[in-house]
Amino acid sequence: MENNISNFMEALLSINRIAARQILESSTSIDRISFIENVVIPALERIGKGWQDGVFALSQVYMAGRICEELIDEILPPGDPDRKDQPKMAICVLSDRHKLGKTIVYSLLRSSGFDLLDYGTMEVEELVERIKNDKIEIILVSVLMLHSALKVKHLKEKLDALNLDVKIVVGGAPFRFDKQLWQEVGADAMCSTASEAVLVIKNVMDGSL
Ligand code: B12
Repeated sequence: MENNISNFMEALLSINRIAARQILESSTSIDRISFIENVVIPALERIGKGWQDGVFALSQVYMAGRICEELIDEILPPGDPDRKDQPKMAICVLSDRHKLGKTIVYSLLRSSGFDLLDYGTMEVEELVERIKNDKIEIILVSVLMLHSALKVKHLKEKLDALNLDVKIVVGGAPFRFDKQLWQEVGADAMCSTASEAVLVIKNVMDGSL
């Protein structure tokens, strides 16, 4: 796996789409979601850290993100047509431009048989309106920046003020870095990976959350 991560990282840093795709295609021993979670995400995180440490340029971070976006769009499985009985759900990126995590969670949930709306990138006010109008019962929120994560608190306050009974499920880097943050902002659950979302939704459905 370590070899895969460093080769994939090298392909991204040299903006070599062909090499990145070849590494993905030759990794036949793991499924595509595992490839994303065990190779793509660690590679992007190391590149992000390298940028923070002054080793890589922001343009490299940007191009690495773009290449992964293109690859992920192609490889994620299509929606499962056999939808299950389920609460009304939507997913969004809150006040942030980091869309990859949301795209992965959205596709994974759809391919696991869940139906959900994709709100794209939202600010708190418009998100509350959409939740109210669409009668959403579970809102999945993805953020990658701390200041966006803190806005979940504002979202929770607005939903409470309107007496809307909505479960807030959050995910993304700030919540993985600070394990208490999801509770501090008033979320109902936090997921470290896209796959965990399936379990959380099942818990909401059986009333244990
Ligand atoms: C790629 C990247 C970008 C790309 C984004 C491309 C895109 N379309 O998404 C670009 C170059 C555009 C970018 C821009 C910026 N970035 Co940036 N970026 C990253 C980087 C390197 C990787 C992020 C990523 O895509 N990871 C892969 C995805 C798939 O992982 P993920 O989001 O964590 O998602 C997984 C799980 O967390 C989970 N998950 C995520 N959300 C949810 C939600 C739910 C409900 C569930 C169930 C699960 C779940 O499931 C996913 C799959 O398992 C990170 C570094 C890092 N450590 O994360 C910095 C990082 C997030 N960026 C950062 C910064 C500062 C910026 C900029 C401000 C830089 C600048 N000066 O312009 C801008 C801001 C843009 C904006 N306004 O939003 C900082 C944030 C710091 C902070 N504490 O706030 C980071 C942490 C880098 C750093 N170390 O400083 N970035």
